[in-house]
Order: sequence, then structure tokens, then C-alpha cells
Amino acid sequence: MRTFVPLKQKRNMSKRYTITAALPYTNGPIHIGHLAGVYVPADIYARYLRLTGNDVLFICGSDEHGVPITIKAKKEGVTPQDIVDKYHAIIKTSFEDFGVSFDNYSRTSAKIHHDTASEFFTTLYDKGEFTEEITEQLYDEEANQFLADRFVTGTCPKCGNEEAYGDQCEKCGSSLNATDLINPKSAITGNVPTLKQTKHWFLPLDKHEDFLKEWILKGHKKDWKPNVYGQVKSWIDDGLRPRAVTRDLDWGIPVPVEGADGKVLYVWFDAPIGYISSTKEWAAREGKDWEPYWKDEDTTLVHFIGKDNIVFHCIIFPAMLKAEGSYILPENVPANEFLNLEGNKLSTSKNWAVWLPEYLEDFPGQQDVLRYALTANAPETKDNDFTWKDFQARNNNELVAIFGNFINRVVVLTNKYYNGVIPTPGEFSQVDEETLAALKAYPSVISSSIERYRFREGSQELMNLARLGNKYLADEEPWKMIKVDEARTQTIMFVALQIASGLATLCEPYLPFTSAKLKGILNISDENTWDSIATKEVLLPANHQIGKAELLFAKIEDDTIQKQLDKLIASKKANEAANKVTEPQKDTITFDDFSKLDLRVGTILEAEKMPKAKKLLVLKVDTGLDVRTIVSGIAESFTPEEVIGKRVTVLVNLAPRALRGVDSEGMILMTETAEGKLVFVNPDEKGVTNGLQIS
Ligand code: B3M
Ligand code: ZN
Repeated sequence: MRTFVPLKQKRNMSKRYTITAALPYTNGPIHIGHLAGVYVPADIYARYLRLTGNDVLFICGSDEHGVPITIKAKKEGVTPQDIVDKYHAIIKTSFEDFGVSFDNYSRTSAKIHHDTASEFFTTLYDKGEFTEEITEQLYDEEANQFLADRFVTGTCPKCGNEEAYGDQCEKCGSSLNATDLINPKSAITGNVPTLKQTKHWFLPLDKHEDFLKEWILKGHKKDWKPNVYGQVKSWIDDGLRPRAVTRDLDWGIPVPVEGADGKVLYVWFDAPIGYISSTKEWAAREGKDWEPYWKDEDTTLVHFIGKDNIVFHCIIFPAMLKAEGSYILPENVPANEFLNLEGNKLSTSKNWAVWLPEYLEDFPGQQDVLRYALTANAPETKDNDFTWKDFQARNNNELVAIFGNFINRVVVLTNKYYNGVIPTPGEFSQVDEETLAALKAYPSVISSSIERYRFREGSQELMNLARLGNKYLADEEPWKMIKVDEARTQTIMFVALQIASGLATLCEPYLPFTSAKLKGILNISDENTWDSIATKEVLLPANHQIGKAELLFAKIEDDTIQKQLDKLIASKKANEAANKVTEPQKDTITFDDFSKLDLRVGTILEAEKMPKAKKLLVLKVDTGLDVRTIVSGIAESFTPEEVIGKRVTVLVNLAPRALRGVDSEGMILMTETAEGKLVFVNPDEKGVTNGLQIS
């Protein structure tokens, strides 16, 4: 039997929570890494706190400023606004589709945000919280532009990573100033930047050092996750320096003071204020007061972020809030590590990702499976790898075989024996009592995991409850008992139904769609709360009518998984090909040189695979002169059947050569598409682009 784990906080009192999830950049759709790192854990936490009777505000929005968006717009030849409009809509829909239960999803291009961020800046400006400095900043003479943040890359002075950005090194997490980079290079032209003077406003973090030390190092922040606390501590130990909060850019929120033409707020200055403007937008819509959620000391503020956002949320934003003076500070900043995909770093630019809209196309209605697989394998304490095999195993071996199987047996048997009416139990045996007691312990067991941000552990406890149900049925065997002892069978089914009902509520934070479906099957709504599972004698009363069985989860077959793996390989190849530079032109030849080539039109008459050679086909080709044997390296792009009858261009006077013991008397001209597929020479063929070589 489980032991009772006491809760850190007593939950007999409703508390106010403001929960934020990092605002995603709107330069692409979101992928599983975002979901696993930030949005699923944040959603589990928010749903759990709502279920336990708290006043929860869960907010997010699109981060629509910043250099990555400008770069993407430049690349596609559209405006930054076009880019953010497109991806804001896509991202918002993905969150809705995956059940991420934000109370408000805003965007930083909204007027309310521009106003809120400008006002915030002005307040700090008026209070003398900024320093104004003319400094030399990196400048791209060719692009006529200052280079800050992601417009410049170079070597990280801390760890030597050669791909650090002007504001941050993603390898060691250091937050950088562009001028710190060794060997800086413009991301726009590739040029080495020059230095040019410009005026900016700085937040003197050094001035806040004492406060930050007190608050983080001496405060209660030791219970922050070690990765978060460690990063912040090393940053403070290194000594804090003033940080520019304005940029010379044309996309962003104009700096609201005189003499700042052509300057905008640094994206990391305005983005976290987005949490506040999103709150205001929500309050205006709901007729509520936003201020208690940000200014009342009794409110618990929690930021869910990825590890590359740690310093911004643990140092810079708190320093801003403190400098402003009227805001509360975060209680915790549970940042996750990174999720990899099949052994490689997830990458938007390299298209190495599982995109949420695509997942939903391939696995319609299976959002909970992804939520579960990502949580059960969440990168909570170290980087983790998502593999499709693990996804399949989590679904087939846990959701289907344990959770789904238990529910299905309970519902099917209840319908079969009692027409779906919950039977009246007799006296409980010791096993029954223990099982019901174990069920009652689960709310606090799972609470304890969730409250310590151990969502992964909580997901396994949830599965353990389903295991308990399965074991109970397997031990008590109602399908045998029904033949010998109807009264005892009623008791067994009653107990099993209590577990099913407990699962319906307790799985809600993790599996919201399943919870709703299961409640539908059990014909219940919200009569059981999280806490009442521990206290109520009966969760599903006798004589209650339940519905018919419906499968909660479906087995995922190997070929479905193989399709996903193939898709990844194809996208890798396409990406490699897209990055392949067009071969430079070869040395000039004379017409005489060219006329030495004897090119003929031919037809492939026969084709077969060369034994033990993956790439080679042995062809018989009618060249008009004769029928000859040509060995061609096209077996990975064509089956023999596909090429028989094809008309091709043949170089007939190439000196014969033996390939694997077969004499090849000529060569068929081919070209290779961006996806790495060989095609016969025909410029109009799909995938054949300008510059491809014919060989
Ligand atoms: N947009 C960074 C990111 O997506 C950023 C988060 C802002 S939270 C205020 O990694
Ligand atoms: Zn570094």
C-alpha cells in the first residue's frame, strides 16, 4: 500500500496563481520540443491547480518582435507583419488543438502590449533607472544596419562555441553583448562588422546585484531546479553588467523618449512584459481586475520556460520588475532542458522536428498520446531524446495495455453483467479495503509530484493507479466469479468502477481529452474533485447508469512509426540538398572537345539488379547502333521494372569498363534532384532545378 506523502502546502485554502508560459517566437510553427519543454508541463500545472480549487490565471502569447522574425521575413521577401500574422494563427491553433488551457493567448504586436511596454519603459526612464550611453556597436556597412542579437554570430567568449549569437550562447546559456563575440560575422551578409557609435539605454544590472543576490542566493530559491539555480548563480558570480534594453532596428516597439528615432525596445525587454499585457487583455475581456495577479503579495507567480530563457526570467525581468517597484517577483522558474529528436538536436531551420500541425494530420485525435509520451520522457533534469519507437511503446504498452485496457474491461463487464448500472456492493474484503485506500492516497501522491514540478514522476504515478486497477481485476477475476458468486462479483465491479472514476479526474491534467471522454463514458461530470477522491466514501454510486465502452487509445502499428521515420530521413535529405551549393562551372572546353562526345538516344530494353550491389542495375540498352550492356548506379532511385521501356540519353563512346565483373559499354545521363533522387535527363521532371549537374 502507498504511504501518504504530506503536501508542502496545505490545499484547504484557495490561492491565487499567475502562471506564464514562454511566449513563442512567431517565426515558425511549434514542435514537440516546445510542447515538452514548456507548454505541456505548464498546462499540467495550471489544470492541476484549477482542479484543486485555486484561482489560476494561465497566460501566454506570441512573441512577435526580435531578429529571428525579421530574418525570416527578409528571406521570404515579405514583411515581418506578414510572418507574425501567419505563425500567430498557426501557433494559437496548435495550442487549442493540444488542449493547452491558456486563459488568454495574446500577441506582442497588439496595441495593449505596445502601450504596456512603452509605459513600463517610461516609468523606469522617469525614475532614472536607466543609464544612457553612446557606445560602439557592431555595424554591417553593406546592409547599412547595426548588428545586434541574432543578426550577428561569433565565438562565445565563455565556452568557445563558434555559433553563439549576439545576445546569447545557446551552448553554455551565457547571455552576451554582441561586442563580446570573438570573430563576429554578420548574419545578413556574412561580412565582418565594423564598429559605429550609437546611443542606447541600459539597465544597470550591477546596481541590482545586491538585491538579486539576496533574493536568489540567500532567499528560498534553493528549491529551484538545480539547472536553473546553477545558471543564475554562475551569472551572478561572474558579476552583473549594464545591459542595453534598446536596439537600432526598425521592427519592434519604438523607444518612447525624445531622441530615439529609429530605435526600438530590445525584444527581451518587451517580451516578458507581454505576460502583463496578456493579463490586462484577459481582465478587460472578463471584466476582472488584472492588478492582483501581478501586484498582490499573496499571488504566486510561476514562469515556465526552456533552459535558454533562464537568465532573462531569473535576472533581467526580476530586475525590471524590482526597478519598477510595484510588481511581485516569481516564486519559481521551472525551466526544462532540451528535447532531442532521434538523437539530433531539434532544429527549425534544418526542419529536424515533429511539427504539431503535421502530427495532428498523421495522428488525428491522438493529442493525449503525444502529451503523455512527451511527459513520461520529459527533459526535466537532463536533455532527453524523443524517439518514435518510445512514442509507440508509451502508447501501446502503457496507454493501451494498462490504462485503456483497465477502463475497457470495467466498462464492458459493467454493461454485460448489469446493463451499465453500477451494482450495489456487499461487504468489502481486506483486498477491497486496501485497494480503495490505495486509490484514496493517489491524489496526494500525484499532487506531491506536480507541486514539485516532477511531472514525469506524476505521470508514472497516474499509470500506477491504472496498474492497480488492472491488478485488482486480474486477481479478483470477476469474469470467473460471476459464475460462482454473483454478490461478490457486484462488490468487485463496484470497487473497480471507483478506480475508473478516480482515474477520470486524476488524469485530467495530463490527458485532458481522455479525461473528458472517460467522464462521458462513465456519465459523470465534475462531481468528484481532486481532493474529494481522497475523502469521499463513494465516487460512483450504486444504481448510477454508465455508457457503452469506447476505446480510449488505439494500438499504433510498426508501419505507422516507420512512416514517421521515413519522413524524418526525407526531410534531412531535402535539407542537406537545399544547403548543397551549386557546383561551380568547370574549365572551358572547345567545340572540338565537345564534339568528341557521342551522345545518342536509346531505349532500356531489360534491367536487373546487380547481385550484392545496392546501387547498381545492369541494363540492356538499344542505342540504334546495337543493343549493349550498361551498368548504371541508379538502383536506389529506381526498381528494374520502372526503367524498362524508358527512353534515355546515352554516351556511347565512353571507354568500356568492368563494374563488378560486368563490362559496361557506355553511360546513361542522369541528374540528381535536391531530394537526392536520380532522374533521367529531362529538365521538366519534378525536382529538376537550374544548376543541377548532368552526369
Ligand atoms: N520568445 C524565446 C524563445 O522562444 C522567447 C521567449 C520569450 S518569453 C518572455 O526561445
Ligand atoms: Zn558559450
